[in-house]
Amino acid sequence: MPFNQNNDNSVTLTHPSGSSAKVLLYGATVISWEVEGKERLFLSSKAKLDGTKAVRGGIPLVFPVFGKATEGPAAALPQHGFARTSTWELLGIKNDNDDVVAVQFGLGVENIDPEAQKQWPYKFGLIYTVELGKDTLTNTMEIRNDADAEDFDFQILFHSYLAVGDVSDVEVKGLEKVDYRDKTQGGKVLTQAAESEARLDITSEIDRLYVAPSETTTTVLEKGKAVVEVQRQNLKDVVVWNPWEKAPQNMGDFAPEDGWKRMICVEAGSVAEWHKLRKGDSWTGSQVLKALL
Ligand code: TA6
Repeated sequence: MPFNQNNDNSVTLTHPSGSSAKVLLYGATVISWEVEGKERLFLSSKAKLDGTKAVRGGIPLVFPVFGKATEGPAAALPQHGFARTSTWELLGIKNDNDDVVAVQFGLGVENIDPEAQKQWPYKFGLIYTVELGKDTLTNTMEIRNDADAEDFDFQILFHSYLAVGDVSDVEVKGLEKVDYRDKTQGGKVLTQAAESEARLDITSEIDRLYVAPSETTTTVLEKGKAVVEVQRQNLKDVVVWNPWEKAPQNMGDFAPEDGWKRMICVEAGSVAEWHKLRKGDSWTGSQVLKALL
């Protein structure tokens, strides 16, 4: 059965090859993606899955703001916006064949809480497609602005928690020589070294926004072998985050104690600047996660 609506407000997609994905209607959050029987996403064992808090793990959706805005219409919104903490509508199956199984979810003004509507009073519409292939998971977001509305500015990001065996064995490729804002140094702008100079290893807390890498594929390697690729389509930037050993102290829903060793967030988005969506227009961007091992 390629698609199953579960009784816990989630849907499960199953590909003929055996790969699967599970999506909560809360936040339209992918909380599991299995390929060849192996889970490819990290999900905290204390993640709230009951709609009381954004899910700690999987692929939370960040819209209309990344991080916490200090000015402008999004300043009243919580960190990372309301998409990940709203209950989405299941729109139904989009594709169902031997190659892919795809399901769509929708979120509009009518779906978000009245407080968020007041804080961010725009007539937006989101159509989110989760497409499962044999060894790929494609996340596509279409953002619409009503024709009789006002222009609005947005940021968008797929906050993917990728599972790894041990983050100390991880190297990230595809960001060489790219400028990044280092959140651990107050947003200081630095430049990633060239591959010939230094690898992007994870040896302490990392929280970097790489601005518009020309390479559209970011590759995660473990012990020198590529294990997963994050491919961007119409998404300009990449965020790399690992909270390191203080994760459980800093986040009450982060567990187990050493869970930070088994995850790396490689987040595809357009977040380094604001993107204007004029009334009557729409915008579409996608990421393709490809499991390599
Ligand atoms: O994407 C990285 C980041 O912005 C980090 O700075 C950290 O705040 C992380 O997101 C998690 O944010 P959350 O609001 O889910 O705790």
